[in-house]
Amino acid sequence: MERTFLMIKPDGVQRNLIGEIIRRFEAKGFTLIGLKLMNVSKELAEKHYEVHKDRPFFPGLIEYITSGPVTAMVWEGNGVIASARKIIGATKPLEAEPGTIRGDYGVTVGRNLIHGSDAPETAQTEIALWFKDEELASWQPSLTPWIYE
Ligand code: RTP
Ligand code: MG
Repeated sequence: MERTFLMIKPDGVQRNLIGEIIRRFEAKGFTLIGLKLMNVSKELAEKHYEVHKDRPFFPGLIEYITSGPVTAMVWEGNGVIASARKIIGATKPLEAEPGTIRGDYGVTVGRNLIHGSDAPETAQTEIALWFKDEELASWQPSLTPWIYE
């Protein structure tokens, strides 16, 4: 079963949107297997966004991600990586469709509420970066037969 790493960014936590955001992935039919509220060190933020290290927005991005607690999560399900990116919406909230998380709650790219892994390789790297194996709960929800044929 596919897994992805999702992180509610500090603005999502401060705006009391943790429940609303988790609700969307639960209601979709994906399975939560890892969850923690945590402060992010500069080192972890820089590793997570390493691919953007030479971009002009990098220092501001690191400041944003380390500015308060985040909600780190691992979700499981068929096609969860691409589907979560659709549920999250476009990077720039003003370009994100209504009905997506960024489209419904965001205005600016520097406060776009949530991160989602963009491919199977990055999902694997990010899950290993943010979670220890023993922090992930492997379980089969009883509703599975009502979600997958
Ligand atoms: P994320 O990695 O956070 O899920 O976002 P994404 O894939 O939709 O977008 P990405 O290109 O990976 O950018 C990472 C994050 O950097 C911030 N950003 N700021 N000021 C800017 O022009 C700018 N561009 C990107 C955003 O927080 C974006 O989510
Ligand atoms: Mg990205």
